[in-house]
Formats: sequence, C-alpha cells, structure tokens
Amino acid sequence: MASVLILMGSKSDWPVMQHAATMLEELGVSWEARVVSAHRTPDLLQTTMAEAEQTDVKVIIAGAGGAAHLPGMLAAFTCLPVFGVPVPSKQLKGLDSLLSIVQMPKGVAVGTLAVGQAGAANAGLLAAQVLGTTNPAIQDAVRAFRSKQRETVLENSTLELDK
Ligand code: RP5
Repeated sequence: MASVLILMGSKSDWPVMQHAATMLEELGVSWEARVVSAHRTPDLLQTTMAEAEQTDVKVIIAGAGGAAHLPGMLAAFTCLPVFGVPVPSKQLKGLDSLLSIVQMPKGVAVGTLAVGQAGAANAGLLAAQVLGTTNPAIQDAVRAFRSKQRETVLENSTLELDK
C-alpha cells in the first residue's frame, strides 16, 4: 500500500475526496484510494484496517457523508492517525457529516477537517506535513507549496474596478 490511504464511504464521495489525492500528488506523496463503507461493508472495513496495519501506510484520510461513522470506526481499528473529511450531504449540506466526525468521544481520536473540497485538500496537506516530519523531501514540497501560495496572493494583492 501507499503512504496515505484515502478511504470513503461511497464512490459518490470521490468528487470531494479526489482533492486530497490531488494535493498528495502535488507534494509527491504516494496514495491509494478505496471505497469502504462502515454500514454497508463493515467486514471490509475491518480487513482493510488489518491490511493497512501490516503495510507501509502512515496516515489514513477518511471521507464520509451523513451519519458519517467511517472515520471513527477506522480509528477504532488502528493507531495510525485518521483524518476525517465531512462530505456534503444532500439534506443537511454536510453539517450532519461534520458533527458526526468531529464529536468523537474521549479515547479514540479523529482529526477533523473542514466540510467539502477544502477539507479534503487540507487533509492531503496535513498528511504530507505528518510524513514531512521524517521525510525532508516531503517537508520541502510543503514549504514550496506555501511559497507558491504566498506569491499568488501577492501577485493578486491590488484590485481594480472593471471599467
Ligand atoms: C455515506 O453515505 C457516504 O459516505 C456518502 O457520503 C453517503 C451517500 O452514499 P451514496 O448513497 O451516494 O452511496 O455512507
């Protein structure tokens, strides 16, 4: 397996979760993405975590929507860091996903990112920062990303009215 395992509750989550993969690509971090549902395939969830524990996976990113128990269930099966991404839901726009993921009871930790694409991208960034603590090339890539972002802001710092 790759360094970062991206899991999601449904293929319908991929348009959001692919932003985590894009960020990891940009930072030179290997990733693998799979669909694993906490309530539709609970057995697969358990075997996937057992597999992750035996390979080189360092960080898990988990995206889910609605009653989003996937990140918490994954965290229950591993001591690898789990970052949860609340995926926007049809009815409640992801507020349900956010509260489900962020309100983990004491004793099992899930790091929760923002709802939607920004959260997915930041989950990739945060995973890279974790890996960067022991991998200088990845840390350099994160620094370069920050510098590029800064330059973009400075280039666009003066605003003019369209005439
Ligand atoms: C969750 O239910 C998934 O994470 C997804 O966000 C949501 C809806 O899934 P589908 O009905 O689109 O498969 O388990």
